[in-house]
Amino acid sequence: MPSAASVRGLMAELGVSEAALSGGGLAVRSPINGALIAEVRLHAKAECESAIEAADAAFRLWRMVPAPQRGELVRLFGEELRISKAAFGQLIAVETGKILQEGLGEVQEMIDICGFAAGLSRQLYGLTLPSERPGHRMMETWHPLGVVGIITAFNFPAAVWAWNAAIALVCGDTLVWKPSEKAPLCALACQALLERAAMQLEKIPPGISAVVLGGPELAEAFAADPRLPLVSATGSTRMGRALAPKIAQRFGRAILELGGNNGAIVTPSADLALAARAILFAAAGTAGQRCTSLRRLLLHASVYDDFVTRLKTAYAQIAIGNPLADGTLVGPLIGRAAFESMQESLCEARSDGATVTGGERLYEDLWPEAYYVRPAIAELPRQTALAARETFAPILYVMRYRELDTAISEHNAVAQGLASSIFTNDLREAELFMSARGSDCGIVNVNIGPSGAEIGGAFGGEKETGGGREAGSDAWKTYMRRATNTINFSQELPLAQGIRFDALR
Ligand code: UN1
Repeated sequence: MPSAASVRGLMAELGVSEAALSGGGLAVRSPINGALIAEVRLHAKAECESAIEAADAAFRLWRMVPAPQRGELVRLFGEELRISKAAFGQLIAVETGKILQEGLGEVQEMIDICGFAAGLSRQLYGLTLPSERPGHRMMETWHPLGVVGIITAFNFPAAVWAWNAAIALVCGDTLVWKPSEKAPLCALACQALLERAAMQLEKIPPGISAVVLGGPELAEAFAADPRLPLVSATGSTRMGRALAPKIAQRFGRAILELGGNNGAIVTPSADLALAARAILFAAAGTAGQRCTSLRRLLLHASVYDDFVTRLKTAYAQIAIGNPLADGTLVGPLIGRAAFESMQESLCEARSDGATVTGGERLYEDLWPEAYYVRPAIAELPRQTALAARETFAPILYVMRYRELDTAISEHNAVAQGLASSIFTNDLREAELFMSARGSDCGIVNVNIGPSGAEIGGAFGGEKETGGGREAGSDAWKTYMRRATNTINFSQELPLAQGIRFDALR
């Protein structure tokens, strides 16, 4: 069971001193047993200000370091993560309550993005384009952008930062990071490991990366600060709605990764055994606290009864409990507020006519300050307003459909657009779901659940999810500025569009 002493041990292994863990104004509790595991120092707005200033000064130097050398720093950071994977995976589990397997998976996701970014550091390519003018050439050059402000949520307390940090650093940007107040320890550990990597190289400017701990006032400071040309924010749609106009007001760029309300469709041709396994992980895994968690399941009427029975049997077998123990599949919710909002949604589901299985609190006697729940299945007669809202908890709304077209419309009839899946062995159905009139999400999967994306693809979603893309593919382009260069290597001066302007001929 987590305690302040065990956390001190883990943090020491990750390079964070004991002094950083006590006497501060922010109490950190483990959702596993509610134990007070650290008291870290909050940063005042003025300190945030100096961190941004230092990151801005570091940027002036960092942007001149050749990209492959910047990639070397990120490669070494990945090595540090490999060395510390066990301790860091454990820290993630202790601080967020996710199971150890998933904590280790999160560290692996960080190692993977470091590998991707190190390779990318030699591939920040621009196009060469044909000019319409004789003796001219056009090309695109990608330049570092500046300081990137990163805001992250509790549920992926390290990997989401790493997606941004690894890419931003090879792109020549520097970083300031405001992690969730619920997961400051993971942020301190990331910073310490990055510093360990930096120490192995010469001339890494101090201040290329900083962590500032605090509440929404720091996020707002990021949004308003013109020294941050890009703010990458992960969190609720409400948070995004508050920050986005402030960033837009000063013409800053934003990568927004906000709410999801992810759906899956199971068609009559689906492999039901495979679908049940996938859906179990997607809906109940991480205690339903991924932005990619499955929340809405549309089942064809012909497979409804069979599938719901399979799902209930599978749910009954989920081991819920201490996420550090072998065999546990579902740990606690992050805290009381999450538990209360889950109960409110289940109440509303019942008044919408749902049959609810599960959802009750567990181990209250053992750990009164921890919130374990049995993942819930709510069979809804139709998709109500409740199902169109994201509740960050393990509730799966199950609904019946008859026509695939209607199912796709229902699937898209929510404000969020992050991740989606179809389970089918019918090529036409799969292609339709991935087509222009199919799923309107940023992630569209066939025969796998909506969660658990690899870093190689661009990650993000449409509509109220915010439209941002992070991690792989060409997401790096948002972290750089593009210059279009036209070079005249002739002795003439032809104008584009054939314009004549010959006064000095
Ligand atoms: C999140 O929940 O904010 O695709 C990120 C996934 C993970 C990332 C989730 N790779 O589920």
